Amino acid sequence: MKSLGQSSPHESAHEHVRGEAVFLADMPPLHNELWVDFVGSPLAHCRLRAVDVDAARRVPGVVVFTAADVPGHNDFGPVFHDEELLAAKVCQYLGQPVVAVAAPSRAQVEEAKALVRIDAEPLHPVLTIPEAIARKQFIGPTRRIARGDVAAALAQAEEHLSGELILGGQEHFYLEAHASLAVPGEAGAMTIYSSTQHPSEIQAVVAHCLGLTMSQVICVCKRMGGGFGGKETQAALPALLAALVAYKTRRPARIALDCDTDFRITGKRHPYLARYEVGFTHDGRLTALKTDFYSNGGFSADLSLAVMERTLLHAENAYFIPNVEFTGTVCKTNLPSNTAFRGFGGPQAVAAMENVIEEMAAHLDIDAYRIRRLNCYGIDKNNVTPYGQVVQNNTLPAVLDGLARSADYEIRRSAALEFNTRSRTHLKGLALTPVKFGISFTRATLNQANALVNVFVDGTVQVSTGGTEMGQGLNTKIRQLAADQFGLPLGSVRIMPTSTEKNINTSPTAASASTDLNGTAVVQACAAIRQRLAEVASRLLAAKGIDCSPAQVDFDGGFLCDSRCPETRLRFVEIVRQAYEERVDLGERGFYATPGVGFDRESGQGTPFFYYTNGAAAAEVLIDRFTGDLQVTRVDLLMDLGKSMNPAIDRGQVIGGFVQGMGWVTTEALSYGPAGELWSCSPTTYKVPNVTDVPADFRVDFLDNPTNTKNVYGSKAVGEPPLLLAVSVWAAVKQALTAAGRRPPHLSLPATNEEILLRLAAAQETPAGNGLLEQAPAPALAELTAATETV
Ligand code: MTE
Ligand code: LUZ
Ligand code: MOS
Repeated sequence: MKSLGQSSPHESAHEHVRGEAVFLADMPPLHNELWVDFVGSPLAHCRLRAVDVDAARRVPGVVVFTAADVPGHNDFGPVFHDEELLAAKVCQYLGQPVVAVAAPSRAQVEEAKALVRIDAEPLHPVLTIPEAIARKQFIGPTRRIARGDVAAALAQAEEHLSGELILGGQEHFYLEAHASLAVPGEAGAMTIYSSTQHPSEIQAVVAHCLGLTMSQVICVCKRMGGGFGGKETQAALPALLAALVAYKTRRPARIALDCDTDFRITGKRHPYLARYEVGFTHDGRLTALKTDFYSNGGFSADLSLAVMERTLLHAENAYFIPNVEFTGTVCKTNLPSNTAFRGFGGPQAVAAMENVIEEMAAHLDIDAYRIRRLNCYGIDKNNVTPYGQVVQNNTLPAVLDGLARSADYEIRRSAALEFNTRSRTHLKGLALTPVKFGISFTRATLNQANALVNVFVDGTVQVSTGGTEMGQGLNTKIRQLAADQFGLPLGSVRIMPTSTEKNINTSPTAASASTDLNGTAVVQACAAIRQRLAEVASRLLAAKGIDCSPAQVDFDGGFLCDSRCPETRLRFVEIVRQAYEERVDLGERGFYATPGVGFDRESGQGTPFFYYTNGAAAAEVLIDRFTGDLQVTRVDLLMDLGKSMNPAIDRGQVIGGFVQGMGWVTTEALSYGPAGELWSCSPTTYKVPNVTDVPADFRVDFLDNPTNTKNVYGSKAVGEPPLLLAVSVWAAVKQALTAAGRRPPHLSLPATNEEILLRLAAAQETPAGNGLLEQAPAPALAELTAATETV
């Protein structure tokens, strides 16, 4: 009765569909609870002259706090302390909290908020990457990873291209906005319930800002209604606002942002600018690549430098390039600080690389996939990355060949080419792109986890880890692991809410590695308890005449037995009771640290990743030449996830991640007004994929890879990698548009309908079909329609 490898439903599936799963805002109100909100900066960049809260304070029942009221430190931040709980002198983005307001009812809070007066002196807001570059406004140093002699290799290259790619950001669009409940306890203690991917960090920042010790603060997270990286660091500010009010009033205090506010004041995926120069042979072999990445970091560092580091570590995607130089610079702007988002800088890197391949293919007039396959990392040679890590157990060639075959790539490519010469109304594109995603936090320290496993005398088990559940299925897999360790049915194992009281100094649930890290720690803990139970069982079996060493004791189906004579078996609960009688410890703490990972950011060399999760996607798109309308008609995915612990959960992650990536590359355009106001702040103005955008023909398959032994159960991390596969959709659009003009279009990402229409118009209007629209104002829609009708 093994549960590992089975498609058991999500551990909270029934609660989710019955509406019984408790999210933070569902927790019943506590006695004397206060509702917390804030008044934010009126400008994207300004100096505070006066903050008048007197009138607001006079509203009955209302409490109001400013920076001066913060008892410990007003400054905080995940890496550098460059953020403030409440802005004291200067505001750095529109809506940045300046005044915290709380009262028993929301109506009172609204009344008080309206009475707060903020007098501010406008300062110049910098919003875009080009402006930040012009003003040399950067966060941290420019980082670099290089190998070989790029300048010489570029100079000697048979073929040479250069260009740039503009990549947009992405809103996380989790269904549960940021929320937190702070409950004061005895002697300064504070319990924070938070919708966070990183309870230990909430604990640390709350302690820091309130002037408490970490031992006085507990952070608890039962689950999130989605995180996607948006709650890796940015749950801190709401938690701090609630904690400040709770500390000052000694009453429970709760905050839950409405979705529009969440959109407006929290960070997103980083917009990027990538400038490249590439050298290659006449037949498409890459010899040199130089890419300079610039990201829009927003007002503070947050995780931007780590995100950029992952960009540099994925800038060659799946290709061996002998001479490379990648640089990364984070721009400081007056926007909310951009942050982790599924893929963490990897998607931008892969899109930039695949854009280069599409440009090369158009230039050489050969199939882009041929270039991809030709340059793919090899098994025994051409298998060292620019940062010096050897690509071991490389399944990329198998994945590419397997998908090209199963997706009928050759036949369908010819058909698409032929279609484009024939159709006067539509364009087709087909792109097959690989992904090689490095698994591990690039900061080695974070690759550790601890777990707590407790076995009760009735034979049931509680498991606690520092990992948080955001829908990805972590708890489902942890439960399967623990159940298998003890040979128990899933129903005997419960996963407890994540709490810093039970698991300490934890890493964020991020980098797709939380099953790897927490799961292995759980297995370690279970193994220790198993050993003790096996000793008890071996003695009990001896009494029944079976001579069996503890090592021979098997845990299966709720029983323990000698693996050589399974007929004589003892119930798990009996052994547990006996162990208790004999005063044997039935609880254990497990610990795991990923072996052998380390990366030196100064030299840009090392082994940052424990292994890679590989995959490939073949996406076919159909574009309406008259409207720019885009349909993703068929997608084939093939991923190497090693041995899957739960194929259904993994499938969900692959499909969900891919579709989320499709949104990033096609429809999700962030749009801002001149004052830095986010115009696309709700689903009416920001278009995420809906069910009709999911490819009608969507084929998802997994590489058969039972030989993987590197990670727990032989599995591989799945959370983020599939998002990057969606770059295939953007590449297919670029290919389709290339067919419309004589040269590839300067297509930005996302390829929205408007963007596609502009590029179609550009292809029509100039012989080069390229570059014109960068200078010219956008033509009126009527002109565009007229232009496209004759394409
Ligand atoms: N899946 C769901 N349903 N909801 C989420 O918020 N976050 C993604 C991914 N899958 C997310 C998700 C991100 S950004 C990461 S890093 C991983 O899940 C984190 O979980 P894991 O380490 O358990 O894979
Ligand atoms: N978070 C982080 C991440 O702090 N470091 C990482 O390397 C990382 N990678 C992916 C997602 N989140
Ligand atoms: Mo995911 S971006 O690592 O939270």
